[in-house]
Amino acid sequence: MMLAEATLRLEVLPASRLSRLSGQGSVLGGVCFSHPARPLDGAGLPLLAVDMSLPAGEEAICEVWHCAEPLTSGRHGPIRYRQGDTLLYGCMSLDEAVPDDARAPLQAATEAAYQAIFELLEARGYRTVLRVWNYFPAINRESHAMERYRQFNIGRQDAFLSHGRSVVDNVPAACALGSAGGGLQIAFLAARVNVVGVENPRQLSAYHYPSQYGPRSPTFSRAGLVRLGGRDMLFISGTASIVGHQTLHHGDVAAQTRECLHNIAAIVAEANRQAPAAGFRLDQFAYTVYVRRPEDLATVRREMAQFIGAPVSVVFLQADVCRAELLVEVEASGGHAIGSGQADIPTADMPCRSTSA
Ligand code: 3EB
Repeated sequence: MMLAEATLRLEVLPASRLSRLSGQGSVLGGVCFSHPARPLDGAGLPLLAVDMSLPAGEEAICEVWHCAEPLTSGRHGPIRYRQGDTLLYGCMSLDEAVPDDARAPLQAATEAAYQAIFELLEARGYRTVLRVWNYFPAINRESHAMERYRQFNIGRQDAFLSHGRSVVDNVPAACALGSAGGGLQIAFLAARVNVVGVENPRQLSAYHYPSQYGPRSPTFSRAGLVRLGGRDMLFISGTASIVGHQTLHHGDVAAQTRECLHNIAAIVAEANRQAPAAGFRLDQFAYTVYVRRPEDLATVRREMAQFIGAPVSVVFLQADVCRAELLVEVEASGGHAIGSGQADIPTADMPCRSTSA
């Protein structure tokens, strides 16, 4: 029997089981969350250790991407990466050094980080950034007369502009969360195939947000739709209780969670309209949920369960979200394989097998 090959697989596993990964040549890279961040023995893999709290009593957790292509590892400036024929996963941690010009340190670090990403992708022939995960401490704190998330947005947009990239068309899906410590940490997934940006009809595109949210609009799309190995995959950006461009339900975490999920449902409907054969379903996605106040966790869990039922995978984390009044942010992806992959039986029919390191 010939199995449809899963080009991309997300595995969520406790950090304590990470050592098992080193022998698995299929690992592209990933992010591990713990508080404090624990050093990773990733055997040269692009794994990011992010300082972020988990629900009380929960073990440190990793979100690891696997790819069924022969993979090679490399370094470019601050970026550690791993690539196959169609996908490249990279990550980096940057200190917020004081630049020799008037820019705020976070703005300068962000610009440098995205410059490095675009240089690497241009050198390696990867056209599109599919998904970016952004983490940095004190995201809502004001410094240099501006909230740090807004400083980040300036640095990010400047890097897009200086590389001649559009800041509105097919920009990456993304998330931006406050970590509990460390520098600016960014992970990304890039592809040699085209990605279609999906917007949410309920929300103004973030790249068109008015200037009340900062001098530069955030450069991300609501979701990225990509076809890999004959399968449609959807990467949904961090999604919050925003309708139009306004935050709804101040102080009401249950209502904010429901609004997030209505937004995600709208994005999924839009993706199914653009890729009718995909048949994306909310309960078949893998979710990561960022909750600002630990005491809201039970409420967010309950609302998630009521809206979605039992999704295949959910990770809860405690983090600051990029507007001070937002209490929760939900991201999701689907269409790729999700799980430990133990059921993936290698067959001679596989056109390209993962190499064992
Ligand atoms: C929002 O919709 C909520 O700056 O990369 C969500 C996802 C948010 C990504 C980003 C920000 C980002 O504006 C915040």
